[in-house]
Parts: sequence; structure tokens; C-alpha cells
Amino acid sequence: MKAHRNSFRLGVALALIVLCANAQAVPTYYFLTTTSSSEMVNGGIFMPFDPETATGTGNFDSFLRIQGKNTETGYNTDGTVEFQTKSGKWTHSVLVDSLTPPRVQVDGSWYREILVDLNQAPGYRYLSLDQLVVSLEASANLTGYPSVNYQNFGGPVLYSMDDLAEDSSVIMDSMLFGSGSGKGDVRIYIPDFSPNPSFPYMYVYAVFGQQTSVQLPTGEMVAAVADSGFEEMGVWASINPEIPAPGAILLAALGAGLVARLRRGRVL
Ligand SMILES: [Ca+2]
Ligand SMILES: [Ca+2]
Ligand SMILES: [Ca+2]
Repeated sequence: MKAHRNSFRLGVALALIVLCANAQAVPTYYFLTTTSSSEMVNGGIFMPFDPETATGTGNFDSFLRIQGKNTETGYNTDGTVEFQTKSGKWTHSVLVDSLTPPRVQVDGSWYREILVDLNQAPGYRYLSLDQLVVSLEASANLTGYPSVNYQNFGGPVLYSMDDLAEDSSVIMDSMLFGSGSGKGDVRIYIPDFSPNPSFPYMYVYAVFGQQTSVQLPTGEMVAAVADSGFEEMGVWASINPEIPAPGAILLAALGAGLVARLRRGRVL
């Protein structure tokens, strides 16, 4: 009888483990819908940003363009492009050693910067970023991206906005600084990493526009889907050395609240 009870308990425990393993990650929304917004998402910092009006910035150097309708997916490679990745000279591999600036500092911690330029029609001002995976990979021309969430080509993952516990979406406003390509929109800081000679290329995989209906902090219900021109991701091609370093600019732009929360190691 005792053996039977123990076997029953073991069965219940195994069932619970299976249930937990199959549990869906909790959907969480972050909003960059005012110029003073800033959000910490799984260790990365997201904030609205306009390269045209920022002081001390250089030229935007795109390495990834994605253009689709509603949901759009892409990643940067020199190989055959997939999904809604837009081919051409502005989608290409990125050697970590070539990144400018190599690193930026926020309140004593080092990050790497990725810029996002949205391009949406007026009726589609909001757009969600639903997946972002940044990884180091061995070759410049990889293709055949794994279709399973949170996976990459097998190199070290530097950053993922999602994990098994939280399914994050960042809601962005493509018209905070004016519409179109070259205006705005978002800068992303991912935790710093060291170059890896075995995996010299940085790949950025992004999925936009999965949120067909989302409630803004104002209460308004909107669609945050892709439309119109390409979304573009890149880095600075050059930095004007006569102006403050990016880290100093960021500190000035960040609210004291975010800095305080960063000090505590978390951001709400
Ligand atoms: Ca834009
Ligand atoms: Ca678009
Ligand atoms: Ca997500």
C-alpha cells in the first residue's frame, strides 16, 4: 500500500513538472510612447531616440532592413536572406571588431548599442518589437534560421528580449520625432560582451508587428503591426569626437528613476 502511495506521489510530481515545462511565458508589454520613456527588458535598455536631433551623433550605418505587412521578421547575413529581410547593401554581416562605438557606458555598466529606424504610414504609427535575439556566429553568410523561439545558429547568445519566463513586446511610436526613414526612433543597449575569435560575427534577429490589438498606457486600443516602408537596424558609422561620449548623452537622457532602478539591478 505504501509503495502504491509513493508511486502515486511520484506520478503527480512528474505531471507537475511536465505542466510547468509546457507553461506559456507570461506576455509583458513595454511602452516607448513618450519621448521620456525608457524600459529595461531582460537586461537590455530600450528608449526613444532621434538621430537627427541628438547631439554628438554620427551617421546611421544600417546592417539590417526588414519590410513586410503586419508581422515581419528578419536577420542580417551575407547569405541568402529569409523571411521579410530586405536584400541589398544595407543588409549585411557585422564583424564585432568593426562596431562603432564599440561600447557605451550607463551608470558604470557597459553596453553595446543598436539603433532602430521605423518607417510606417500615418495610420500605423505604432509598431511592436516582439522578438530580438542578438548572437555571435562563426560565419558571415549563414541562412536557414531555426524556427523555434529563442534559438539562433548555435553561437553564443548575447541578448534575447524573451525568455521562458517572460514573452516581452516593446510598443514603439514611429512618429514621436516625425515619420519616415531617417527620423527616430529607438536605441537599444544590450549588455556588453567580449569579442570571440571563434564567433566573430554579430547577428541580429528581429520580429516586428505581432500585436494586432494592444492597449496603450493612455487606455487607447491600437494595432501595432508593420506597414509601409522598411524598418532598419544599425549602428553609428562614425562619432564626432568633439562632443560628449554616448555614455554621457545617455546618462543625461535617462531619467533619475531609471538610473536608480538600474543601481538596484532591476527596472520595473
Ligand atoms: Ca523612422
Ligand atoms: Ca514599416
Ligand atoms: Ca516576445
